[in-house]
Amino acid sequence: TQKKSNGYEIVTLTGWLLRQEQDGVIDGELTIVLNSISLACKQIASLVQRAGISNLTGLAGAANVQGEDQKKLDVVSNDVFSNCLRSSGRTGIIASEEEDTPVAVEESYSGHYTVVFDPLDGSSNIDAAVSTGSIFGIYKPDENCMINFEEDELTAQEAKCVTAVCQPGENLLSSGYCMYSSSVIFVLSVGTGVYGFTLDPLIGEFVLTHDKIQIPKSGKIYSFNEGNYQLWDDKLKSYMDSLKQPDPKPYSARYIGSLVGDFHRTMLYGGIYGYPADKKSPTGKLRLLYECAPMSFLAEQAGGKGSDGTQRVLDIHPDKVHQRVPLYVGSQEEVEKLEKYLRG
Ligand code: P6P
Repeated sequence: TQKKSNGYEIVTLTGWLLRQEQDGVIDGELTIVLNSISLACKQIASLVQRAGISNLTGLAGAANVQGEDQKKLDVVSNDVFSNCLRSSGRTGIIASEEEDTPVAVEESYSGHYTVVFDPLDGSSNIDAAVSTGSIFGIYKPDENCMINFEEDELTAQEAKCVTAVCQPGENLLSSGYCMYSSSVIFVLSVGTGVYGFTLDPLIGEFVLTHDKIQIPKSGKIYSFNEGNYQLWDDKLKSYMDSLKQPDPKPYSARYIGSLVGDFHRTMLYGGIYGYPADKKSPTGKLRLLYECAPMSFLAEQAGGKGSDGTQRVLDIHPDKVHQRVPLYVGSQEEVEKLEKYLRG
């Protein structure tokens, strides 16, 4: 930390991580992984802010495993994230929204953490310069899934990688996101609450600006894509209708269409973000591993809740890497109110 001219301490992300390591909250290896992720986010922030200038808007001309047309920045952001994690030497296995299967990292020589990430979520907003974000989750290495590159056949390696990443969010050591918006804000938890760091372009460092974020216990903002209303089940429609009753006053609707932006606002202002299952997407749209679980970990660390409508998201054990689940996340009272409606 350095003293500001007005006497206030500047706490950088690097300094904060070193303090967590000094206090025994995290070990040196995890510090290095988190630093490599913050470097990837700085690079992606720069790419996103110059997308239109450097001809990085538009489609890459390929589709990902989800069958979604990849944007150029999806592909570049995935490379940036993967390269930063590989060069950390502490990442054993990575799983990305943009990759068909999880991969073992040969450069890993210590730590061997498992990292899951969505390198650029909400990228359909890039061409309109609407906020986007990167999301990550970190698990401790699974001793049974250590890859032996000399002896393990590729199929054995792949099986170990899938097992290593398909863990319930309850096992997360850390999760976080970086939002690329009017500010670039890196938000994370290592299990001792949620902290936000704003990128100061003058020094190229993330500086602590949100010390121990607490989601308000309730909040009159709901964030759903109501264009799907007619596809929802009746109990959900009843819940949605209840938010619009004028007495005492209706909720406000806020929907960016970018999970990181909608979630960050919910963390700070309260309310509820939801992406329900519907007739078109019977298990919802968002992915458990690198969207719903990391965000639910943060929500709980900030005193809120993350549910699939019937159970805690962090209790769900993934069967598949790209498994989708419904997500309702935000203020404790708002999520509990929704769960009550869905129970009928
Ligand atoms: P819809 C973006 O594609 C995303 O994965 C999330 O960032 C966002 O919250 C959601 O999908 C938006 O989906 O169907 O409302 O456009």
